[in-house]
Amino acid sequence: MKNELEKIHSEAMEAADSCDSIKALDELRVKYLGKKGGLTAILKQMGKLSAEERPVIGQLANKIRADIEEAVSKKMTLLKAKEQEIKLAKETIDITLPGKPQSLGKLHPLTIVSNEIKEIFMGMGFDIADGPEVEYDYYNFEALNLPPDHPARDTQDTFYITDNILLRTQTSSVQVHVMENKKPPIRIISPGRVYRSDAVDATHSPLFHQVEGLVVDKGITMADLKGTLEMLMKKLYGDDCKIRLRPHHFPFTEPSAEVDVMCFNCHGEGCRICKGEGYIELLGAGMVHPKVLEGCGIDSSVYSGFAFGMGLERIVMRRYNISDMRLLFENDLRFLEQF
Ligand code: 2NL
Repeated sequence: MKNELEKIHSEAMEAADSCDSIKALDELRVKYLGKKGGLTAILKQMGKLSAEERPVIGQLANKIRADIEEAVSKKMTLLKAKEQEIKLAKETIDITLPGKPQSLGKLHPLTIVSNEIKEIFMGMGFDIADGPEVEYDYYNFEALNLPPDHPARDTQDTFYITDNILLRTQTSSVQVHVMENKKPPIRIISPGRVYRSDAVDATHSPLFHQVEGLVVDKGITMADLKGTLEMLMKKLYGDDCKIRLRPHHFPFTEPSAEVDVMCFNCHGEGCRICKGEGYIELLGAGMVHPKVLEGCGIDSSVYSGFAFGMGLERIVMRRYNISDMRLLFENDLRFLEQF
């Protein structure tokens, strides 16, 4: 029995030593040390031994078991380390490879300037007002003192959906809603898309953007209008920017004015760009017509207000020196990536 034990011992030690996979090593452990393994089989025959032999063989068997267990465990550690090494080598990342370029989106120039204008007015205590692009005739025209026979109401100029529903031609409609629903003081701007049935050319588009503004309170005058617009233009075009008001006529304001901004090219001297004027027309404005205030339920003997409206495209084109409005709507990346 002693010989058999020693044979198992040397066989198992040798097998463990030459074993080169975790799976094989595990099988080997079962083969020699398991319940149905070689060592157990021998120990089951211990009963046949004499009383003197039993402790000697027992001791030897225990030593052999411990020996094999240790050899298997040492080998297991070794094989696992090797396996890990191979795995790591396989997963190596080549950090010298060039990266995949990520293309970063940009804001459209109309969005950039619109955001800027919103910031400037929020800084002066204005709220941003929003409203529907599909509007009742009443809010777009009638409430603004535009009589039914006014040329702007012609289907040549306005997109009608039904007899009294249309695509708004100005964002004044939003301000009418605000005046109907809120008591003065009112300080709002209403930026957004507007629609007019124009043919596309370098300065016209059937869809364009407007920023309108409205202030209604006690004691509002033309001076407030001029100061507010001067602040806007200085912030937009620089501190040396001057503005000029020329008398004009709008049905919804009285008095009304067209507002010119000092030519960025000649600073008022007169040049080709401003056609010798020294100033460029940028927006329309005036004191809100009493009829408009009254129509919205605001007492015009207590309150007065100013309003203005400007085309965003024109401001953007002036700002970035863009000569053709179509560039703003064609979504050509070669153009848009410049901003
Ligand atoms: C222009 C002129 C203007 C207004 C818009 C307005 C709004 C209300 C009441 C009175 Cl709710 N007026 N808006 C006033 C004057 C001019 O726009 O040339 N726009 C492109």
